[in-house]
Amino acid sequence: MLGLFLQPDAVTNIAGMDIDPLVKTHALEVVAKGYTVVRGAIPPETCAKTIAAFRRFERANDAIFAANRNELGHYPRIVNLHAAMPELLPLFTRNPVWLAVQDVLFGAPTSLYTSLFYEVGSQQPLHRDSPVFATRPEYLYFGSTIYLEPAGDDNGCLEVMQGGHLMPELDREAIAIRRFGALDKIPDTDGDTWMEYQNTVIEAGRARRLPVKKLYVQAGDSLIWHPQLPHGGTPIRDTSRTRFSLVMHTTPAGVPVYHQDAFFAPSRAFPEVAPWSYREVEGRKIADFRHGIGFGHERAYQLSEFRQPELVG
Ligand SMILES: O=C(O)CCC(=O)C(=O)O
Repeated sequence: MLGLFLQPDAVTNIAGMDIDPLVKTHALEVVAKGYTVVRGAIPPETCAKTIAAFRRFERANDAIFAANRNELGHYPRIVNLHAAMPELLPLFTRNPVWLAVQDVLFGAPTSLYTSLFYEVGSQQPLHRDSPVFATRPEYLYFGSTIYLEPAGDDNGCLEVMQGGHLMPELDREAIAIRRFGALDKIPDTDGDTWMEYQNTVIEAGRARRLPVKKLYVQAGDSLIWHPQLPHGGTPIRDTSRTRFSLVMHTTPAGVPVYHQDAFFAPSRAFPEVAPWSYREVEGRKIADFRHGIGFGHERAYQLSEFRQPELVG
């Protein structure tokens, strides 16, 4: 299945749909600009309650959290925290416009694959995520951020290379053959190949003079970005500030996600059905948690290692 948004007639198709005009506007924006921001998608009170729930969860699991703070007292991004902290799930299940936009673009109900919980901005250089979300069929996922606090120049916001999703894809197999000799020898993850791909894409975008825009947002604003949109986190000026946000990666249910081994070998066949199962929460499917909860690149913690605050007292 080719996602509706990837089809050559996506704009005509979406423009002709009999749907909520707000949803249509956002969907068309993703196709044209590579991203959209749904303003006020989550009530600010829910954002504040979610941060308070995180603080309770942190206190209940102090040994794990204390072991993962950096020298400034902040955490690296936390992978799949939603699997241990149910209070994060309404940011997905009760985000109607943001969900409807993705449903329209996929042409199928949106399901949650993985998440990254950020306490502070990432300060990541501009990059495309697609090498680590190599779906079959290709490019069938969205990255998105739900902001729990405002994001700006002081605490670091997202920046996007507008229109960068429309630049032609690189000859990925040529890169892989030069580096690894054969398409079936590509490792799951390789830092140098990642850097070569990202540097080449960003240079191409700069040569085309694509605008790099900062996205200033308020608590509750919800962003969606196209799989091929170059994006990153701006530098943080005030390192005492937090910028709580939840990044989610979504797909239609059943779509498998591979890494660089599949991304740099687009002609290689991989199974087109995900090997994991889903649980259903408020009518939406959530991929069953598989790899534990990780802090940066450190070891993953199993769900059974976490304590729920109400059981700790
Ligand atoms: O929110 C940010 O600072 C950047 C997030 C990002 O680039 C990502 O998760 O891929």
